[in-house]
Amino acid sequence: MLTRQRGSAVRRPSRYGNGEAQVHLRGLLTENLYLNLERSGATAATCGSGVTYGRPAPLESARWWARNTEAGAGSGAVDWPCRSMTQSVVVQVGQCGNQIGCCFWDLALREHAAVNKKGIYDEAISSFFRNVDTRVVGDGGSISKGKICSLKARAVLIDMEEGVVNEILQGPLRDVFDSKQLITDISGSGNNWAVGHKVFGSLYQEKILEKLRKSAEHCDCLQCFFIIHSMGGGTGSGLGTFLLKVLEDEFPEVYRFVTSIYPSGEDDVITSPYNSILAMKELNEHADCVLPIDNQSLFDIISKIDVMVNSGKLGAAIKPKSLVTSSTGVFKKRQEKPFDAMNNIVANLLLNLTSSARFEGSLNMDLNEISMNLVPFPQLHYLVSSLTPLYTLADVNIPPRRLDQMFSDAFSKDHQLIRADPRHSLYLACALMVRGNVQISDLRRNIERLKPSLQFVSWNQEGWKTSLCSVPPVGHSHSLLALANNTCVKPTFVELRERFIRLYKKKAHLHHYLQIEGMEESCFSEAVSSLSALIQEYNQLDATKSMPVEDLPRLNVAV
Ligand SMILES: Nc1nc2c(ncn2[C@@H]2O[C@H](COP(=O)(O)OP(=O)(O)OP(=O)(O)O)[C@@H](O)[C@H]2O)c(=O)[nH]1
Ligand SMILES: [Mg+2]
Repeated sequence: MLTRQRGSAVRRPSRYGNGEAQVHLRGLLTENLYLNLERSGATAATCGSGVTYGRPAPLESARWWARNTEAGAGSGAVDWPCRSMTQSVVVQVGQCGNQIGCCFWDLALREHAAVNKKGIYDEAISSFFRNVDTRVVGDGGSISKGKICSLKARAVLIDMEEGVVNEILQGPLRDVFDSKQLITDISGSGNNWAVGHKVFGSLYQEKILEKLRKSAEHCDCLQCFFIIHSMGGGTGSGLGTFLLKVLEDEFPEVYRFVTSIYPSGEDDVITSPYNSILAMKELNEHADCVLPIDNQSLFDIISKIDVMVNSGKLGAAIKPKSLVTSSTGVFKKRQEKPFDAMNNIVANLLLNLTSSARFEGSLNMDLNEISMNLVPFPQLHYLVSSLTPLYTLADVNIPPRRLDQMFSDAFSKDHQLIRADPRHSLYLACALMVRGNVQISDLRRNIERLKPSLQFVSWNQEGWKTSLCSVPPVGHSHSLLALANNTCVKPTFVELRERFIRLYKKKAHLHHYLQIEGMEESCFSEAVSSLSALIQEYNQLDATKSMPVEDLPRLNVAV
């Protein structure tokens, strides 16, 4: 495996290199492809001439891919312009992390199936999936070219309870993961960061490392780890952030993107402010980029859509498998839970974020460019995300005016995935990641149009980064993910600190933490200081807001 050197496009060997080992089965199976997708679109893969290897397909319907694509009608990879693609590994931790993660895999499979009509294992699909010959005992043989045989997600699933992971393994996504990618325990961390971080961290460190190394060995050029977790639960916050340090030590050149779900004010985990504050310190120190997402915002968005649907505003025009209405279907025979729709939004954020890595486009943004362009100072690596379309789901062929509206929406308060209003705060930088039939001229026009209403730091007035991926989300003509390094993230942190102080002043629930070996009161005071220092950085930036914009000539680099 090779890893991409930070900040450059140069590849260099790493100590995990064993690319050759993976290709020895290349071409072994180029027979028929049959990918079984349930109604929901979730996939289980089989290989051979109608013969199912490994676990039997979940539904008689089977051969979805072959039927719904041209897989049976010959071969030929999707004809992308030549670009060397990299691979990423998703590490989903705790209940929340695993539920969102599975939503992502479900939708990612649908996206690839919609594009990869011939069922060929190409570079696009290899960025997040391995192609495996399940007839090979042990690890299954990786197949790097030819027909898709059996797809395995490049993922590590970790939960200190078994329930959620077991449910996944009984659902339609079961064949996308194998037991070698899972780490579970029975008791859970009891909503206690200290149990997740200190107890399970040391207990499972070796096992976690082993799984991560294995997933890295399966990559030719590993670029990113995507960690998904909640800040409020014990496993997500505790073990999720323990893992970050492990990744930093073991894979220093691989980027760590963390999707962190922040608890709402009415969260049923009473200790969530403790867990979140303790986790924040680790995120501050060991993450490259954090995408904070507030459960309250997700809830508000879903509630608004419900109101719109029920009031008939969107009416029958709403697409059944649209961005937020599609039932995930990744859990076996389950009633839709309140989190499902919310998780779909987060999964869509991840789809858009990774679309450049998964598909080609006229203006591709490498994942390392996000951190390089949007994070000017290492601590200020929290990116506020907004996603559109969220509400105008019925629009398919959006005329130009609507396209412009999509750009405006990305900056509006009710499209943010945390409760924030970026228009009234200060931008350090902003990325616009567009998918679908959108031209560079559309991007330019909209940036020019929006610029006067947005405040950027004086030294980065042109702090825009843009990307165009030609493949839109399934069922949409285009979509936009905006990532803003903006001081509007501060109130989320201030509110969290207030909630923490309310509990901590009374020393409520503290004994549950202090009885864990390695936990002392100083852990709390250091964590809250770390958060206060971060808030202070945003304060200092905000203080420059009213300063006149410097009109400095752009630097010319001498060559
Ligand atoms: N958006 C979203 N939030 C979730 C989901 N599941 C749990 N949460 C939130 O996550 C927090 C609880 O964390 P969990 O992920 O359930 O806990 P865990 O990581 O499994 O940790 P323990 O159960 O304590 O071992 C609360 O704030 C919940 O509201 C989910 O599927 N989606
Ligand atoms: Mg749990």
